[in-house]
Amino acid sequence: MFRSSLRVTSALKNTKVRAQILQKWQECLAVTQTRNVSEESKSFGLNLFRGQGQAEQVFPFPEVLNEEQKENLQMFADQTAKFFEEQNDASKNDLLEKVDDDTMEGLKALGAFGLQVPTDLDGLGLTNTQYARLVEIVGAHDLGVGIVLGAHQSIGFKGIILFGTPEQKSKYLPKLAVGENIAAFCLTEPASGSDASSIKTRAVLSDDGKHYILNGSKIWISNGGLAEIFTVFAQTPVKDAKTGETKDKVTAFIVERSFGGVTNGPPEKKMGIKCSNTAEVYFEDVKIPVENVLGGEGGGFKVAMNILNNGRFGMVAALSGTMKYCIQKAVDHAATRVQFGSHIHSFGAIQEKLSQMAIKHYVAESMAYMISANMDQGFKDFQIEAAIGKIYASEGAWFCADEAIQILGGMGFMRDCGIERVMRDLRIFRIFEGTNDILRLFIALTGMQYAGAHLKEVQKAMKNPMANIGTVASFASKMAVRKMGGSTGNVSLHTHPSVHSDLSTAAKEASKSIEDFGGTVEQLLIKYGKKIMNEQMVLNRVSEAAIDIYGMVSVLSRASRSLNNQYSSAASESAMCQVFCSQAAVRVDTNLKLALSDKDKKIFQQMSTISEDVIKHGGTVQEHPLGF
Ligand code: MYA
Repeated sequence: MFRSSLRVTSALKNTKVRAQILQKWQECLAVTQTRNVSEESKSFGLNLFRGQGQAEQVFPFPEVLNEEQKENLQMFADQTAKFFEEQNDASKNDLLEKVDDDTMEGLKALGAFGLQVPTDLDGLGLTNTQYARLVEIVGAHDLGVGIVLGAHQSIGFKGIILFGTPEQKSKYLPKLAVGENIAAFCLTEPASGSDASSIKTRAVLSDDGKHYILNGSKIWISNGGLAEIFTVFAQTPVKDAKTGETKDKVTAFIVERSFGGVTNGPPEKKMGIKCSNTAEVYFEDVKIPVENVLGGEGGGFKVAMNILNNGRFGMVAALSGTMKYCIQKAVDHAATRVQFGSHIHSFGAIQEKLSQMAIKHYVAESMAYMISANMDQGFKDFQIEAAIGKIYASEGAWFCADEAIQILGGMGFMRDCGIERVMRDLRIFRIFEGTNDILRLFIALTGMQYAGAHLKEVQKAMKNPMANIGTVASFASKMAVRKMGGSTGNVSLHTHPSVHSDLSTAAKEASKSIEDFGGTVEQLLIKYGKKIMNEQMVLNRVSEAAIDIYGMVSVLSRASRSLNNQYSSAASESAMCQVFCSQAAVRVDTNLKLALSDKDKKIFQQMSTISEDVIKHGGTVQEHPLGF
């Protein structure tokens, strides 16, 4: 290893090679500098992009509730489950396309509209972990109701909790907490979906400087027809303090329907989550007092992103509840249905399905409570993990619903079975709160920015390698070992004191995946420079690998805790962890190879061409096999 390190160090002294590498790095750093992440972070997700297994957020599995909090939570959870089992009727809500009035009143009485509002402002004051447990129960029973509650508090008034002044909080939160006022989050517009910063809705300061005048319209607003309080994002002209130039920047506002000029369209007809209200919302010369700016003039884009980052864990928890429901339905059937003289659960084909459903649920549940705990612990960087969780849980829940229907066969296809509604409800979760496609790019690009910042240090050192021989040699040796397909041994989760020895093979697989991942990211940055931003098919493979690796560490951590504490389910958890890690390691390896290889680059290019052809022809290109 030492010899190869010397070889590369001397290669780096070669000015031509150095100049080429420097130029590539300069390009990639120019890109990565446009995104904002903290310099040194404790986030596992971010550090993964540097090939590091940062353990602080993930090992041991975080436990954040004290005994009193656990007791309170158990009580709320029992009440919530009882309410959903005895009073809420998900099928009725679905048919009515509205949450039944009694259910709405019951939810208000439960305190479900103010779960995280501080108790002195009439809410339940729950932590993120406590909130996760309750929305998990909601997600297991009625995703439509979940959206009414989530659009209200997970995004509708979350901005007031995160960024509100004390006056804004005391003015708005008490009525929102008890459900007297309903809230909605207004970002999306007809021409602005994933490209959130391109919104057209505008707010201009009045001549007397006391109000903003808001004009524009928003679409697909959950609770749009019910809400009294809206968090609205609009362009406002903002003067740059340094240059004196005035430019449009997004600003967030708290808007009351009672200000006048706020109207909404009829409820949208949707595929699923039908009982939640979705409507267009129009703003016509709405006078917003200046004190209703949220998070500062021009700071609205960050407000929007932070609200979404902070809300996503709730979706992960809710969907983990949905997965549990689907598994339950499949198990009830597989345990009793007899075909070919045997219970169908004894057939390998069904066992494979049930085990994959159980594993995906175990991963999603572990992610949900890892992220909520990290948030409760006060860690600031969890945006990559929250995006990973949202993708994993929404796709995992879809898988579980689909496989549950498959196991139930014809019965699963019938409305009375209940999964048909769940499947319709689930479809939107891969689309809203950031489509899974945009979140995959977000994960890869945010991580690469962080990795790029690290490369910048090496870049600096390489300008004068003799004076920085330590940094350059260690980097060079790492690169040389990776080039030869070896492991630098920098990541060794299997030796971490929290990882149980039964899981050491799984931990080794995770460690290797982390190292390979870091090496691939480095090579991609060097290979593509700033052009990596446009390589979406490559970025998707990187993201896919990151999702699998975060899944691996989440279950390694949780299963280790169960083994260390000798929980009764420890053996099952250990098996789920081992199977997941072994399957995930293979996928990671494949995805990383796909991201780097020139052969696959050619396939990506061919896929682009095929897509362009289809677009050019306005549909499929080839002649019909019958020739007419
Ligand atoms: S609500 C609508 C959802 N809409 C979206 O999610 C929009 C998706 N688009 C985006 O997120 C952004 O536009 C993307 C960036 C990511 C594409 N965290 O140049 P940039 C910073 C922190 O990359 P863009 C709904 O669906 C960035 O670092 N910061 O930006 C209803 C940079 O900073 P600086 C971030 O290319 C659902 C700056 O911003 C983030 O324009 C109802 C510009 O960056 C981030 N994430 O776009 C659900 N991203 O300038 C109900 C960017 O300093 C809830 N930045 O370098 C259900 C709850 C579940 C159930 C609960 C039951 C109770």
